[in-house]
Amino acid sequence: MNNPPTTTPPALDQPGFVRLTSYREYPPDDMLHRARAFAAEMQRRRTVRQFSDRPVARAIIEACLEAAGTAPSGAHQQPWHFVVISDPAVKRAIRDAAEASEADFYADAPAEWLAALAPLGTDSHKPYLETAPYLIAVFAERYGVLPDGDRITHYYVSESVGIATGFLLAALHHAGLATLTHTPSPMGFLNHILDRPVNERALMMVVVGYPAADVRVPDIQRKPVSEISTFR
Ligand code: IYR
Repeated sequence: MNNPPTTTPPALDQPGFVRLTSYREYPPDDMLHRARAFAAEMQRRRTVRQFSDRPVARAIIEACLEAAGTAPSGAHQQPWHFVVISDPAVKRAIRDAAEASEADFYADAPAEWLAALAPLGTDSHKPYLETAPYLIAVFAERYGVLPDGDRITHYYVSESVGIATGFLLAALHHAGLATLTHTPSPMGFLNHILDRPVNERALMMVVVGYPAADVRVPDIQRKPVSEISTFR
């Protein structure tokens, strides 16, 4: 015998679950339009390496961090922490430490790596670490710590924090801000300068602000969808 039609799936009775109310379905035409519009918006995003010192309201950064914090994460452990730096003295300390580690990198990096970086025009000088209104240091919580000091294993930490950082970059771009992902290596000095605990590992820094008036970006192209994907 057929069951009577029901609009109430059994899962609703399950403790710990609620009905999904935030999902929105769009007609397929709208979906295509939205997908293309978002792609076009993201195509305008460029990493910049020259920043203006124009100030940016903290509320904008907070809203972008809220978007970053919507990222999915392993076991929903949200293993990320973002330190937003605007204090000139702290920016200065970070610049000094980053330039010291970058000087070593550029002196010792294999020729192949330096050749790969050549089109980007990077070097060990990082004036934007002081010029840009905000640096956001992204930390990954390698493991959690309970109030009694016990450790909690975190899962898929790099993947989770990477996704959250991607959301952050998209949100900042969408808001109208320019960004640079900066990965001084090694980055351990960030724990020290920013007073972060040992369970946190600095993953990258995001430099945020307006592009400098005379900003230039590398003349490079993105791979087309046909090259970055396979449908089968
Ligand atoms: N961390 C250095 C070098 C560097 C490495 C890669 I891979 C880049 O895509 C860009 C830079 C720096 O910040 O200059």
